[in-house]
Amino acid sequence: NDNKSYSEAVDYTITGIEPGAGISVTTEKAIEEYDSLSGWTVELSSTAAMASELDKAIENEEPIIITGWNPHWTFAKHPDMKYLEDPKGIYGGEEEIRTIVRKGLEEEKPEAYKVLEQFSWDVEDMEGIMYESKETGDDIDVVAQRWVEDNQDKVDTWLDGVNEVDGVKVELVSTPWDSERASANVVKFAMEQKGFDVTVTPVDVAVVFESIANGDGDASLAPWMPITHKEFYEGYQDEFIDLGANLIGAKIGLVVPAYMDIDSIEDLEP
Ligand code: PBE
Repeated sequence: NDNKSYSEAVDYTITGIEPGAGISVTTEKAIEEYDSLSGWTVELSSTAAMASELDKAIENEEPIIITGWNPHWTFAKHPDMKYLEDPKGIYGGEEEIRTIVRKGLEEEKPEAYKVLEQFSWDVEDMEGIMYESKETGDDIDVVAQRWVEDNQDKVDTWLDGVNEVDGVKVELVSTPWDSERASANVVKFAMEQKGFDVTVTPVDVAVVFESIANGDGDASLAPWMPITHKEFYEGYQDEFIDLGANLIGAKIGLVVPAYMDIDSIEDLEP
């Protein structure tokens, strides 16, 4: 049948991203849990490699199954993409992106803590920066700086009641994806308006939690929960402070072009 031919055509392979990503770990789990994915593999390489495989497949109307997520510009560039239903709920429902800070930050850098506590924005904000960067070729940090200049109203709500400081150093630990580079840089440029000296350091997901737990980094805006970074998060559960969501309405899962006539992970064949 057709589903078998899709599975054969993609060689029982899901086109994935970096090995250290939460979505890669979650996909290994999906392969274990779904009978329909028995014998499948997830090919782990990089987000850029996945994106170019996707472009190629769409150009030729060939089947492809990727590990996908929102916010991401893929959906703006290729609006005809769909998430496969996940009846076992391995990828969860709605994800949120959280702000975590190191213990002691509130006491040592209360003004920084206050901004981090007040920071939140919307899917459209984040996606807008990612898309503009793709379209113009300008780096995420350049677009983020422009975004801060153009959205002073929103920025003011994060800086509300925050006193000026004189070069207080803040290290934001981020992941390498555009989504998290966008949030970290937006907060960096916002904080600089109050006199902070902010550094953004992109690291692997595991190192995000480790460095906030051991106090090397001050804060991170990068954890995706409750599913994507669960294992990393739980490994350091009591060693950092979770300030809650800075963005709601995120999502991860297996994604295919709409021209593929399947709806569910269970439509695939082992
Ligand atoms: N992502 C984007 C990351 C978090 C942000 C979904 C690719 C991950 O899977 O860890």
